[in-house]
Amino acid sequence: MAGPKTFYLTTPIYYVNDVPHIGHAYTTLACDVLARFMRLDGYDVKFLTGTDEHGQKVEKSAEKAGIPPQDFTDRVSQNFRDLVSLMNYSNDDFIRTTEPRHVASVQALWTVLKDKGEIYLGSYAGWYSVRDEAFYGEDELTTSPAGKKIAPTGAECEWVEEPSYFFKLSAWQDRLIAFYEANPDFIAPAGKRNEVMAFVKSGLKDLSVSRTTFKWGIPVPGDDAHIMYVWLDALANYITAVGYPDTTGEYAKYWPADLHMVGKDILRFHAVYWPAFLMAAGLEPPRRVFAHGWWTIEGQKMSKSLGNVIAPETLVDTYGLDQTRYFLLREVPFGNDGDFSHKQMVNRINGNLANDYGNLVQRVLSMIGKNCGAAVPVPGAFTEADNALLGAAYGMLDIVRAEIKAQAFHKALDAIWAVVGDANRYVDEQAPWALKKTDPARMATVLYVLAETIRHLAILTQPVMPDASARILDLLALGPDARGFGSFGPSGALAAGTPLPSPQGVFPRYVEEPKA
Ligand code: MET
Repeated sequence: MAGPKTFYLTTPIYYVNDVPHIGHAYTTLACDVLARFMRLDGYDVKFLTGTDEHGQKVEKSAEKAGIPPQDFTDRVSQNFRDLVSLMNYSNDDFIRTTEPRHVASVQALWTVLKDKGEIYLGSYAGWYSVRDEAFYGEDELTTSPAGKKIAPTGAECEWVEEPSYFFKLSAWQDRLIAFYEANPDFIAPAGKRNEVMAFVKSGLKDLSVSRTTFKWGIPVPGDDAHIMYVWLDALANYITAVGYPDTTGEYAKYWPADLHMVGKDILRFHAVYWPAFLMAAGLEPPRRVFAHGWWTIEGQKMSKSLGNVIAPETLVDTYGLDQTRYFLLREVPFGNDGDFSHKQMVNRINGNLANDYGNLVQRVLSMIGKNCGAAVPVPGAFTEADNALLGAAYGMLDIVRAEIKAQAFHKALDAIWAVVGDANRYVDEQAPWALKKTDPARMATVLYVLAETIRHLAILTQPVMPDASARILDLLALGPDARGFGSFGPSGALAAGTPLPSPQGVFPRYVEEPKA
């Protein structure tokens, strides 16, 4: 019998010397939500993140810190592992490019490319940005007032002249275009797909894939004077983690990756170079690359010099973990740039979470606690209004699934909150507190319908807010086996008479500290 369907998704591997900020937290969060969703939906998921540890930028940072690069990366890689526990990410693996499994994988990939005649020795003379770890053509650069050459990203470039191996990227132009055309969902959002196609159509030059003027990298097999270009090294992490060069086992199971999630600044590497390397090696390209946007802070670009870089710890400490996770995915259409503002964060916490969702749960469960013997109420026949609300609750999964699969996290949350709104209106219309005296049996039905609705809401909010949702499911006395999407709908309905624990608030309001 075939096993469950698989889903393999990855974050970029972060430059190990970067200090984790809201941007890193955001990319991995989107993947975490998707990974959790797919697991609840019955998929066998592999979710990968990690750190990118070679290259000139890391070598320079290690020099500055006065320690050997390996010691330096061992130390700072921990920052990204700490981010995993801080943000409650559920990655299945954390890869570091200095690990032996990765060195073996990249060298094997190189050897295949070399043997297939896709890599040749030449010499490079041109502009390189250490900050971006990228080569630039003269025509892409501007000149600063001080006479420095500046890349479109704002990074300074230096002139590099050295022997170098080249990958025959120019030979892949037509095959890349054919690949994009045959796979219209490969690059998302659609606007980005157009940009990439225009870039490839404008002509591709062969890509320098080795360096000789510094040492911190993976040696080129058979030519120790060269180390590999850090992007060839880094991109290969995605196949290392599934066991390459062994192409049986996990590779056979999970490759091609279903999704590489990236920031829009590194789309070109993932959507042009990476599929070309893979196709050239006779391997399958990934299924999809999604380029998301950037955060500004209170309307301003985040930068060290403005001192407005937000550490994820600050967000979690100030607003709470699930609140932060919710805000980041609800506030901005995924794929667009977004603005982080304290005011909006507080609006979301107090509006969507405390008032709308939290209050619904609290009101319903405390009425059940007080009036139904602290057990799931016994429902009578359902009215049209009851069936309408239950129908909306049952119907959420298909809508949310379609949105999540398109990485439209904001729309998925909108669909869930539409039902939160329906449920709140239903409470007001049915007024179960008034039924208590006039028609206790009807009150029990109304509260049952509401408890069922809350069950569906909490099952569906698990990927975004795992802790808070688990607490709500605990309050409904649902065990671990009753929390997957298989329990969605009437087949998983709450059993009347099940004793319930005493209700606790799940979403506190955010109260401003009085100004000192
Ligand atoms: N290290 C790169 C970055 O942080 C991503 C590499 S993904 C293969 O931008």
